[in-house]
Parts: sequence; C-alpha cells; structure tokens
Amino acid sequence: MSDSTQYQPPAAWTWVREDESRFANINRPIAGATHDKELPVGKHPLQLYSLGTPNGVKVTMLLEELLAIGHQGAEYDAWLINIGAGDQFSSGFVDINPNSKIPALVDHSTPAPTRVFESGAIMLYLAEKFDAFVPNQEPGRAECLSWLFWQIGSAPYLGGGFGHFYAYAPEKWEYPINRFAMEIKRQLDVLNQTLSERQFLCGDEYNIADMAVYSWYGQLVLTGLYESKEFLQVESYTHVLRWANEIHARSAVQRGRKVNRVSKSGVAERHDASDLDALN
Ligand SMILES: N[C@@H](CCC(=O)N[C@@H](CS)C(=O)NCC(=O)O)C(=O)O
Repeated sequence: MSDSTQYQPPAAWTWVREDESRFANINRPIAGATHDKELPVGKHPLQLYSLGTPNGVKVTMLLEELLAIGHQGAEYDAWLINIGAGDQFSSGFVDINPNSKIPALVDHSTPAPTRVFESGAIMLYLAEKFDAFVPNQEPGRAECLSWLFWQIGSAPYLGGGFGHFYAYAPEKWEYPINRFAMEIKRQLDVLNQTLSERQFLCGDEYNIADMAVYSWYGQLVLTGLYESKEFLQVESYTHVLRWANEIHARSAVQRGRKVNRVSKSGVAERHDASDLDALN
C-alpha cells in the first residue's frame, strides 16, 4: 500500500487487482455475472435473497412485522447470499439485481414473477402490497417517503464512508475518518433533533421509515456498528437512543435481525416461522 499523501493519480485509472484486501473477491470495476448458477426457489410466494447486514435486516424486519399483524401472504423463504464468497455475482442473482447487491426479492404471486432490488424499493413494494406500515394519505405519505429516501441516501456515508475508513481500511487516515465522522455526527443530530419532537420519525406511527433508519442508525447507537460508540459519542444522542430502544424491543424486529445470519444466534436460511421460534 503506497502512502496516501504521496499518491499521484495517473491520467487514466487502471484496475490493479487486490489480493490482500478483505474485499478482494468483491471489488471490481465491471458489472455482470462471474459464474452461472440459478437461485433456489422455495414454497412461499416471496423469495428473498439476502444477508443479515443492515440493508438486509430492514426487509426481514418488515416481513416479520407484516406476519405479526396477520398478513399470511408475507410468508417468505430467505436464502443466504454470501457476499464475501461472491454469490451476488451468480447469473441467477444478477438476473434479479443487475447491481449485484443484497437484498433482492422475487414475488411469485404476481401473474409473472416480479423482481425488486434496492432495499428501499423492496420495503415500499411490500408496504404497498399489504397496505401496511406506509401512510396512504398526505402529508404522512410524503413524510414517510422522505425519511425512507433519506436513509438510502445517507447510509453510504456511514457504511462506505465512515465504517470503511474507521474499521476496514488497511491504515487509519485522519482525513477521511475526520470527514466522515463529521458527517455521521451531523446525521445523528438531524435524527436527534427530529426525534426530540416526535415518538417516531414521521410522528405517532411506526412505519417503514423507522425500520430502514433503525437498521443503520439505531443499530449504530445501540450495538455499535464498527465499534465506534465511544468515538462518535453516541450516548449524547438521547432521543435517537430512546427511539432505537423502543424499536429494538419489538418482537418482529428481534426476529428479523436473526435472519440470514451465519451465527448461533441466527439462521442462515429462513423458510418457516418455526425456524426463528426455535431461537427465541
Ligand atoms: N442501496 C442498496 C445498497 C445495498 C448494499 O450495499 N448491499 C451490500 C451489503 S450491505 C452488498 O450487497 N455488497 C456486495 C457488494 O458490494 O459486492 C440497498 O439499499 O439495497
């Protein structure tokens, strides 16, 4: 690794394959499949292909919330996509998400199967399908979509920016850590100020915006994504903590957080409610 202060970009960038980085199997400047492999299909109409990261968890939280209020049509098979092993580049996965990132969903209950990718689009698709967890009148609907899209636009600064340079980059560089810590603290303050006046992000009712934002920022302040709780002084965002604790305590949230996890506290695949019951 060259010293970043000495780096002089060449006139045109070229791809130098990494072999030491933990992302060596993932990072490449081209899109498309690397290998032929079909995706498995289970017995339920909804087939989710995902991993228990914050982007994956927000969808399983919503599916478990829908089941908890009695929407049997939200039963789902959740298949593990191991992004470290490159499963997102299989021909089957690329067919349902040309962007090769989890989560991706196929709904087989429509006349022709419907593919949906991008976690925010999946959440909105499911919330609209079951007419739940998204307000259907203004101004509530616009507020919900505003916070949902805020999460999608903001979290890359948290994960790809702060998290990458604070926890994963091969060296600790002050410039990017400082830049992204500043931005994440600003984002946390946006949430904190909003939640000082409201129980949930959009007012009195919990909806998909809370689920999406909790999966990144709630987990950040509660469980310390990137082991950064002290560095970011998360204890100072008292309203975010109050809101995150309230969401964290929900049974559906606890269930959703266990799906597509390769650990004793979770399940790699979920095909029936009983797969999670066994863990409770
Ligand atoms: N904007 C996307 C982001 C999805 C995303 O970044 N997924 C990551 C895991 S959290 C991924 O699949 N990474 C694999 C890769 O980059 O190759 C969404 O919200 O769905």
